[in-house]
Amino acid sequence: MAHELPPLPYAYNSLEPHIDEATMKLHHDKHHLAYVNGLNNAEAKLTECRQKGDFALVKHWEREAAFHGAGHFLHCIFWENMSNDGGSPSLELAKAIDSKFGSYDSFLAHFKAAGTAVEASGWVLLVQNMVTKQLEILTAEKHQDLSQWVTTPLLVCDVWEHAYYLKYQNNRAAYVEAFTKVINWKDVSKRYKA
Ligand code: MN3
Repeated sequence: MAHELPPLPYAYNSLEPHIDEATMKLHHDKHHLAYVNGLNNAEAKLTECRQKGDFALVKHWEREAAFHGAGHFLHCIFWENMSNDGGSPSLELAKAIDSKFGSYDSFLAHFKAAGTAVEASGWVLLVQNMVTKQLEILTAEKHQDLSQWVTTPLLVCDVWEHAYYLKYQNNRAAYVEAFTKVINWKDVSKRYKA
C-alpha cells in the first residue's frame, strides 16, 4: 500500500506570523512530498529484492527507507503538532512533564536548548519510552540514523560483534542464520497482538 502526502490540517498561512506561508508551502508540498515518494520507491525496490531473491542492494534501499520513512512519519506528526490555537498540556501530560523535568519551564528550556544544539539537520523530540513509560527529550541527526520513528520493535537481533564473535568470529551471516533458528515466535506474536 503506497504512502500518501496527508493534507495540512490548516491553511498555509494559519501559523503566521510565527511560521510563514511561503515556508509552509515549500516545506509541505515539496519537501514532505519528496519523502513520501522516496519511501514508496524504497519499499517498491525492497519488494523487488524479495521477489527476485537478489539482496545485493539491500543496504542502499534500507537506508533510503529509513531516511524517507523517518522523514515522512516525523513530518506527519510535525504538522499535527502545530496550531494557532494549541492550548496547554492536559492535566495528565502536565503531571508527567513535571515529574520528569521538574517543571514546564525547565522542560521548555531543555527542549529549546536541545533543538538549538542539534548539529546540522535534525529534530528535537519529546517522546515516551515504551518500556519505562517515562517522557524523554531526544534529538535526531537527519531524520533517522538508519531507523524510522513511530515503529514498535517486534523482533530484534543484536548484530554487534560481542553478540557472536566468540563462536562465529567475522561470519555474521552464520550468526544471523543461527538466530533465525531460535526465534521465539510466541513472544513476537504476543508483542504484535499488544
Ligand atoms: Mn522538514
